Amino acid sequence: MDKSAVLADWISPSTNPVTSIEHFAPSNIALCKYWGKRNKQLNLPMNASLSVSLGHLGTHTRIVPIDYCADEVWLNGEQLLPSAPFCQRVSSFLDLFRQPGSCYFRVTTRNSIPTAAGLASSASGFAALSKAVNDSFELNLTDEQLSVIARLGSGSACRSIFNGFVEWQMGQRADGLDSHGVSVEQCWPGLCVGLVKVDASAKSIDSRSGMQRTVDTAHLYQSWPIQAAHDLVKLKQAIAEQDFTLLGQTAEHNALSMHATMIASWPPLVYWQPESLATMQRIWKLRQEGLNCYFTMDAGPNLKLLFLNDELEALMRYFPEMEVIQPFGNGR
Ligand code: 2P0
Repeated sequence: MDKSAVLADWISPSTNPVTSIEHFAPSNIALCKYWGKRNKQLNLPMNASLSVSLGHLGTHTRIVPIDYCADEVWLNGEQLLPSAPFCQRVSSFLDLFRQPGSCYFRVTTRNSIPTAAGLASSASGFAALSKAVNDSFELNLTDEQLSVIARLGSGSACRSIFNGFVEWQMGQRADGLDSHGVSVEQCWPGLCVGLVKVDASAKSIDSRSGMQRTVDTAHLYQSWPIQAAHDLVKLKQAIAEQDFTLLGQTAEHNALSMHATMIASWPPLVYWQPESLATMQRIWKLRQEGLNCYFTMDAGPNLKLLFLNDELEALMRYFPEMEVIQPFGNGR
């Protein structure tokens, strides 16, 4: 089943864009990770995941219909070559909404994510683009439908349609219409995410290829969906009861388990740098000394610290360069 067939009931192929629109979508950090697909074409996951959206940090995307024979894609002020992979991904995504050759767009994307943070922008980028397309083509889709659409651009984008905590329900259907984000209606003022950048160089293997390699070659991967399902239950309990220790322990254990499956791939996928491990060891030592701080990591060498506002001052002394986000405000 291809992407257009999945969306046939929601999008009329005769629809034309009516207007230019700008939208914003936040970045998200997964506390229970998405790693591995049961359907590559539709970005359907092997496991459900859970994230927290990063408030005002994310992507602003403007789309303008243009009188030209190709799309123009601008990223952070620079026009991309039509052959650039991101440009091609954006154009194929727009193809889901237009008749072949019927209309083209200038897509201008600006990330408010600090470049030093080392966060992926495809999640917020495809979520913002989905919202813009919804308005431009007057599709009037719900957030859950937009989440399905954003997933077709990039899996983790389905979580960036929502603010706060978001569960990506993996769904069961072959067409994936039940695989989308759902808002977890719970605030946690004072919860902090600290971005600790340890290496600025580009990662060697992108997430898409990395997760495929893991599914194809790591025997250890068989245990991953089982662990992720258990972690999801614990995280939802931690959020409902505002139990920070349970949240931090579960998120850190989940991230390290995902990295264990990566390392068990062949050829091995090791996203860590020596400084990543040194930072983990600092966190473990600080915990022994009484600081209630945990970390999570994605497909790269940087750490995202999880802690409560009470520990902010102490942690800034150890990580003065850290960028801190409080997705629900500081609770004061
Ligand atoms: C996550 N990651 O849950 C996990 C943890 C990276 C590590 O979602 O192929 O860019 O576009 O569906 O969404 C990154 O994967 O992959 C990701 P595609 P995506 O945040």
